[in-house]
Amino acid sequence: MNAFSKLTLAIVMTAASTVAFAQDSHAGHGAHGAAHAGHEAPAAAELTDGEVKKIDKEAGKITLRHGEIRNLDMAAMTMVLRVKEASMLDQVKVGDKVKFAADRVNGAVTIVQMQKAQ
Ligand SMILES: [Cu+2]
Repeated sequence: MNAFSKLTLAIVMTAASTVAFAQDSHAGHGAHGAAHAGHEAPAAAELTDGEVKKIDKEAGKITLRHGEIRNLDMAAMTMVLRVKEASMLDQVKVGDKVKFAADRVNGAVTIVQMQKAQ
């Protein structure tokens, strides 16, 4: 394979993944709009309740028992989530009740905002 076709292949693959991502997020927004017609708050600002089960600071991950995450169309469950910044894990400990906002970042469900529940 020469340099030109390698470059072409790289561009095609990048374009394909961009399109796939765009379609995926569009579908998600469409479903959200249908499920919450008339809901004015942006989905990302909607906080979900969670309870901290495990913290893995080195990996930047947290295990939460969470309520329904409406903007991701996800039912309540216990799962491992990434955090946008590892420093977010300093604010909480196992057993804490939290409120958080999650979104899909590069295909992984990621906590973009988290605070201790009052
Ligand atoms: Cu989940």
